[in-house]
Amino acid sequence: MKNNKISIIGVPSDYGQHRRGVDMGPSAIRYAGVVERLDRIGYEVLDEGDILLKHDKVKKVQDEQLKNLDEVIEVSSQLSDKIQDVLGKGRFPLILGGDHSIAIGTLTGLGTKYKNLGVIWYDAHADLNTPETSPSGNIHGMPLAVSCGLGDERLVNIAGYAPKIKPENIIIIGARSVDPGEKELIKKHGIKVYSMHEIDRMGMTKVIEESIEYLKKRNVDGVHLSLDLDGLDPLYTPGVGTPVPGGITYRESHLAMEMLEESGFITSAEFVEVNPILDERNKTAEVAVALMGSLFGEKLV
Ligand code: Z70
Ligand code: MN
Ligand code: MN
Ligand code: MN
Repeated sequence: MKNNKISIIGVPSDYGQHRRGVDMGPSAIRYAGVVERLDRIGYEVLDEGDILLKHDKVKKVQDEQLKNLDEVIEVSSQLSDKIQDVLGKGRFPLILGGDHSIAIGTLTGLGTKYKNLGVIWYDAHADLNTPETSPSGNIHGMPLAVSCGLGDERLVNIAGYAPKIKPENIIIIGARSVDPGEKELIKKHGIKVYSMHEIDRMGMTKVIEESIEYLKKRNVDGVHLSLDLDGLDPLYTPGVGTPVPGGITYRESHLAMEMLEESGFITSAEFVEVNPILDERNKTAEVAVALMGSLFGEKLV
């Protein structure tokens, strides 16, 4: 990674899903020592603090298929503005969630600079639902669809432009819980997916090598890593709202981060779905910080 200046942005939002506690994710990740860790590697780290949420913390569900829509829109708009500010300062945005709905704001901010952004979506889920296909109405299951211009108009058009990304620039890694409507979208748009089957079959080394080649061929002008901690097996990251067994290992994840670092083309990253209330002694936040170490070039010896 060429950019030596990292800006950390906390997004304490839990409006994208039904459990509370994931709003404490940014605090848990800071407590696990993210600033000190990146500092030690040699980065100039600036903690920009948290996005301030003005909404009532009592969730009021109005639309069952788009839960807490107003709150998610407000968080997304604020986060988009903050990211534009960080990009304007020439710094690397490192976003701490919060549930995965915050990626709507992240990709909105990034899309103002990158017109052909690559996206690596490290997740047990595809997050490609629309209000019509969602089994839950939880917006954290929708950010990839929204960013491709699919779904509720108010979400799709945040910051006044759409789409934010192209489906052919997306790579999903770790998928193992994909809903029927999401499978249709994956087929229809030819979205690249390395499910657990491909990870088992090919090994993580080949998965990341191919991913890098794929995005290079797409001539991307930046690559965003969106890492949902539930992509890993719950053995390693139990503190997530939707644990799915049979996931990516700790070692495979470190290898993936190291290879992405070596490629030198990650231009922003976010770590989401850390829920300290569901965690075991901050284990999940600690894994998140350890993975950031590898992503930013920490050496073992
Ligand atoms: C399901 C839905 C989801 C994260 C769970 C689950 C989505 N596909 N995303 N955890 N991060 O409700 O849409
Ligand atoms: Mn997710
Ligand atoms: Mn997930
Ligand atoms: Mn290694």
